[in-house]
Amino acid sequence: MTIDRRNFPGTLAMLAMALLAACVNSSSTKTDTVTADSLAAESSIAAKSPPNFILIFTDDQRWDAIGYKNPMVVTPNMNELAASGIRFDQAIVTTAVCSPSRATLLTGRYASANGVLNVDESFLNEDEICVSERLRDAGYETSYFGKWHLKRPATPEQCGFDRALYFEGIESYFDTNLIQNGEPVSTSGYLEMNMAGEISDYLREQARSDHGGKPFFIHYSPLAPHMDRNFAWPNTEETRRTYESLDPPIPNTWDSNLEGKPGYLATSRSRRRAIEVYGYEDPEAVRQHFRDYYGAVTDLDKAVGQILDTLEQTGLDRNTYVIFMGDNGWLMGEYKMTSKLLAYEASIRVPLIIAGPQIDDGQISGALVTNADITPTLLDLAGLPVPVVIHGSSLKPLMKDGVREWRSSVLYEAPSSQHEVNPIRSLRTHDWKYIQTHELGNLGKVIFEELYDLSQDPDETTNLAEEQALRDIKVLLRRELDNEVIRTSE
Ligand SMILES: [Ca+2]
Repeated sequence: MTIDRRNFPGTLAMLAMALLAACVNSSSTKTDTVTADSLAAESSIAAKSPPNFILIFTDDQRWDAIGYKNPMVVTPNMNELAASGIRFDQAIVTTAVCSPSRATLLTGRYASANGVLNVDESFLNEDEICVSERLRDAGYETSYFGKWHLKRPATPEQCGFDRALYFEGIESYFDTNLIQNGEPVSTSGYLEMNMAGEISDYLREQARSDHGGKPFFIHYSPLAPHMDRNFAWPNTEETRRTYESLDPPIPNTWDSNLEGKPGYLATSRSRRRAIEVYGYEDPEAVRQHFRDYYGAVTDLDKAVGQILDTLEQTGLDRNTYVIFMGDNGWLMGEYKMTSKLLAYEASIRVPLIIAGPQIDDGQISGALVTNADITPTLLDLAGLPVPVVIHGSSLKPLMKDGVREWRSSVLYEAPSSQHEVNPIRSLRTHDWKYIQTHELGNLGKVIFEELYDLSQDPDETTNLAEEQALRDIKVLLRRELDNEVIRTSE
């Protein structure tokens, strides 16, 4: 790639303005301004108060593993949900691995502040408050279904959920062992369809009884499309047949060398597993993984469809928001790598859809949004104040057409070494990504920098960090990253 130096000063000026706007906006979230703004917009988005919520947080679903982005993936129900509300095409998770992403979802706060830095030491700091606790305290009936992946709180019930049907960490797609009321429960058949059945039963019961006027908050955390405990994506027979003749393209970067990337990646776990265990030197192995993975998304889509059908049949859809998001992406052969955590697009970008009362159909937002925004969005839609300790911002102001002031950059962090990935910090704007690789076990000591012009290089192939003409851009991005690290560290 070449740099067009004639356009460079203009590009830099635009970037500086965007970053300045970001600084102004991010500092404003320190106060209750976001809530005040939202109240000002009350006339445009106002459900009957208080609304119900269903939060679906899928596992390892890449941003492009959904039908509206990739027609090869059969997801009629997820597509319909997007068509009936707003989808966010630039949704990023603040840490791309299960437990930290979930802790940030539940608290609205970055891993560095909430204490859940990695999957092995997933202890939420004692003084953190989950959105489920906040909603329950405000009068909501709170239910949890699916994967639980925190060691503290050790159970959904300890995190403010009145009831839970769940499993810890990883399980099987079929004939799954679950926990209910502290007791083991055996199930038969496909996990997600069983969960959809349980949630549908709950919804029908809600429709029959007003539960003392209590609104409900359902958090459904599917295992799909995460690999199962055997590192596979077992599909239902019908779905397997759907994909058996598919010939999916492999990533553009599959055969690229790692020039411009941190040297350790060449022998890292992500690459060793991909090549030695999954056979990614053979493109057919990557294609088969795509078939199985897309199949897992399609099977999940049927479960999501059942929940949405029940919502509609019961009439509860008129006062229920559905929020659908992925917890992190998944490298599927990019640079012959697998897994997540790295700051590249396939790892950090996820689908995000919100549908519900008075959200206009078919909206597509390009705003930079994160999993830290979900807790403040839930609180805001419930008419509750958004505490200043929350790092994310309510998405409510974005749910109506029209220009809104919004952040122009997002901090990504993987602050703790895990899965042989060095600590990482990154700043993502609409057009640029700046990545710092820190010394192993030594967050704070930058040993490698990357800079990508996403507008020209969406596959992140050409590291521009040493490009002299872009030095000022790198400095601006680094300064904004440092500001965001400070803002989100406590
Ligand atoms: Ca995950």
